Amino acid sequence: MIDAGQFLEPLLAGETDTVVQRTKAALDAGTAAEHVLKEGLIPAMGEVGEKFRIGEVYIPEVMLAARAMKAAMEVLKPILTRSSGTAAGKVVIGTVKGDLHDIGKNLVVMMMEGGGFEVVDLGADVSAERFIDAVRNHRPAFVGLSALLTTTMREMRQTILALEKAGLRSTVRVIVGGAPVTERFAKEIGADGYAPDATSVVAMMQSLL
Ligand code: B1M
Repeated sequence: MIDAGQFLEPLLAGETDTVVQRTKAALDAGTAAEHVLKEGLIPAMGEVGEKFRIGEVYIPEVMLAARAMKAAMEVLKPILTRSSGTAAGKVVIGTVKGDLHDIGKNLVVMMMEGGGFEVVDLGADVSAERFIDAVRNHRPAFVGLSALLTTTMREMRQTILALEKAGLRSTVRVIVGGAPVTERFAKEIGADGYAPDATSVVAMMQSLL
C-alpha cells in the first residue's frame, strides 16, 4: 500500500523534483507503476482539486501541481506503455473542444499503448471537425473522448452527432471518460463504451472488439 500523502505536499508546493524522486523511490521499493498511480499520484491530485474547489489553493498552485504530475508520469510512461505486443487496433483520442485538461487523457493513452493499441493523440481542445478529419485519415477502430468539465461534456454528444452526420459513426466505436462522465451519461449520448479510469480502459476496449 502506498501513501498518497507523500505526494500531496510536494504537488501542492510544485516541487517537481521531489514528486519525481518519490515516484522513483516507490518503484525502487517494488511498488507496481499502476499502484504508484492509483494509490499515490491520482488521489493526491484529487486532493489538490478538492483544495482548489474549497478555495484553499488557486490556479497557479494547480498548474504547478499539474506540471509535477506530468513529470512523474514521464517516469512511469516507459513501464506503462511496455506493449503486450499484440496489434489490438488503432485509436484516435483527444480531450474535447473547450477543455484543456489532459493529464487523465495522457494516462489513458499510456494504458492503451501498454495494451497494444496504436494511438493517435490529438491533444486537448479538439473540435468535432478535427476528430472527423482524423477518423478519415487514420481509419481507427476506436475514437476516445475525454472531458473534465461539466460544461464540456456536451461536446462529447456534439462530436458523436458530427460523426453521424459525416457518415462515419458506424465505422468506429466511440468510448468516453473523464471525472464528470458516468456510465449513464455515456449511454445517453450514444457512446459504445465508458471507463471510469485509465486502468479499466483496455479491458473495456477489448470487450468491444
Ligand atoms: Co481544472 N477543474 N480547471 N485545471 N482541474 C477540475 C476538473 C475541477 C473538478 C476542480 C474543482 O473545482 N474541484 C473543476 C471542474 C468543475 C466542473 O466542471 N464541475 C475545474 C475547473 C473549474 C477548471 C477551470 C474552469 C478553472 C478556472 O479557470 N477558473 C479551468 C478550465 C480550463 C479549461 O479546460 N478550459 C481549469 C484549469 C485547470 C488547469 C489548466 C490549471 C489544470 C489542467 C492541467 C492539465 O491537464 N494539463 C487543472 C487541473 C489539474 C484540475 C484538477 C485539479 C486535476 C485534474 C487531473 O489531472 N486529475 C481537477 C480536479 C479533480 O479532477 N479532482 C480540476 C488527475 C487525472 C489522473 O484524473 O483527469 O479524472 P482525471 O482522469 C482519469 C479519469 O477521469 C479517466 O481516467 C483518468 C486516469 O485514471 N479518464 C478517462 C479521463 N479521460 C478518459 C477517457 C476515457 C476513459 C477514461 O476514454 C476515452
